[in-house]
Amino acid sequence: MYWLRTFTFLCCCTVWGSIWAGSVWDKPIEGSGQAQKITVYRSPTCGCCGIWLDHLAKHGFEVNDVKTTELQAVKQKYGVKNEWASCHTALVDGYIVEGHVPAADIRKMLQKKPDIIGISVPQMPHGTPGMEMSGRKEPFSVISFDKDGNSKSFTDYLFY
Ligand SMILES: [Cu+2]
Repeated sequence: MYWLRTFTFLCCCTVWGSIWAGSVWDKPIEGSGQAQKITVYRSPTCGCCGIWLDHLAKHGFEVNDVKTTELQAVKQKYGVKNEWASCHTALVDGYIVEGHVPAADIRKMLQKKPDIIGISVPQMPHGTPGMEMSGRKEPFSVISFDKDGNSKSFTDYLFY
């Protein structure tokens, strides 16, 4: 009955494999080994923000998690326009990170040090790190913005 055990074993692996598919955002990225402090402002009730913080921690970020009900004031202070806004605002090495930005893009910005004030994934597209609950994957863009109020595409995620 060896074949039966083998068959059962393979079936179990397939089932568990599909249940525990993990997240596309868990894959290793460049720079994950380097510790990097980041301060995140979010509302105390924001669950998707918390999952995004876990995503950052998996990629070497030391998160200073600041829970506040004055998020709008934080965005105003750092010049995050409404059209760029999302559910949380983070500060890392002098840059702003707004919304569900993949850790890889934060690493890319820190490495290249472009002349911008920050990057953002406006609103909360399904499928971004921290927003995978629905199983849907919407195409989205990480945008960069500068001190003059201009924004442009930083990374486009059409298929992921
Ligand atoms: Cu969110």
